[in-house]
Amino acid sequence: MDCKDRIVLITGASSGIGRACARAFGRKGARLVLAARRRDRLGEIASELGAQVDVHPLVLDVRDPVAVERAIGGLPERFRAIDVLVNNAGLSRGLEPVHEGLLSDWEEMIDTNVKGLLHVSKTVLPGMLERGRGDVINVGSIAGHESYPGGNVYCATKAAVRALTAGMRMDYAGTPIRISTVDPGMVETEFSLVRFHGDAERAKSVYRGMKPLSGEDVADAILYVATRPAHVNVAEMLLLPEAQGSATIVRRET
Ligand code: NDP
Ligand code: 8X3
Repeated sequence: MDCKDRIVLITGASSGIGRACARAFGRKGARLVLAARRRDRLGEIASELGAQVDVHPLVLDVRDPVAVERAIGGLPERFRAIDVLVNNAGLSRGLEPVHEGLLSDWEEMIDTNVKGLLHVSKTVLPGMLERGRGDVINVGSIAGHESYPGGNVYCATKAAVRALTAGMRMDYAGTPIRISTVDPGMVETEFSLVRFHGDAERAKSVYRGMKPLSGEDVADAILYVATRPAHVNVAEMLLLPEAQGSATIVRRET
């Protein structure tokens, strides 16, 4: 299935995996709705993609259901018929055991990774069903397959993404809507910087002595999922760097 002129909504498009998805789908001729909270970043990406890619930047906080409905409902006509939704916006905060965890961190992760994905999906799916086509590709994580020390709430949100993906696939089986999840291991983006509240040194140390995935590696997998023939649904893809054997086993050069 070709991407030319398909309308692709990418949440969390201002950085990392989402930004790489914008480049990957843009190169294939898709029309892009790029959503995130940072307006300046979205502007930069639109300029980088250039005039040959049709881009609509959408300043949006996926945690706010009213804003999500208003923003997506108010898209200009030529961007309204969304063919592919990449539910990518997400984050982790902290790596503490539960008794030391911050309520504000937990709420931010649950509200973004789980409820945000639901808000956007609920808004986009009716149009897909009406038009009789659509792909919803959720960005999960290896953290949704196995928990790790300190990952408690983040891992629970990604386990929820995995459960929601499976449930949605059952809800829409027999319709032309395909529901998938792409679940990466370690990807070097702004993810760890956000997790450690801006501590760049600690963030860098996560990838010490190993070659992590890049945002581009994950975008490539997402593009693969979106471009299978209509009868093929890549239900779930676990994508790890070669050095990573599980959520906790990582071989590093010393
Ligand atoms: P980045 O921090 O680089 O990107 C996260 C993106 O999510 C940003 O564009 C950010 O934009 C957006 N975002 C965060 N909160 C909101 C919100 N409330 N509303 C709208 N957008 C929001 O990290 P990654 O690219 O690595 O993360 C993308 C996804 O990949 C996440 O779901 C993450 O859990 C998942 N993942 C990451 C892995 C990794 O190792 N990096 C591995 C497995 C999964 P802005 O701040 O402008 O709103
Ligand atoms: C992000 C990868 O291993 O830090 O989902 O949870 S991990």
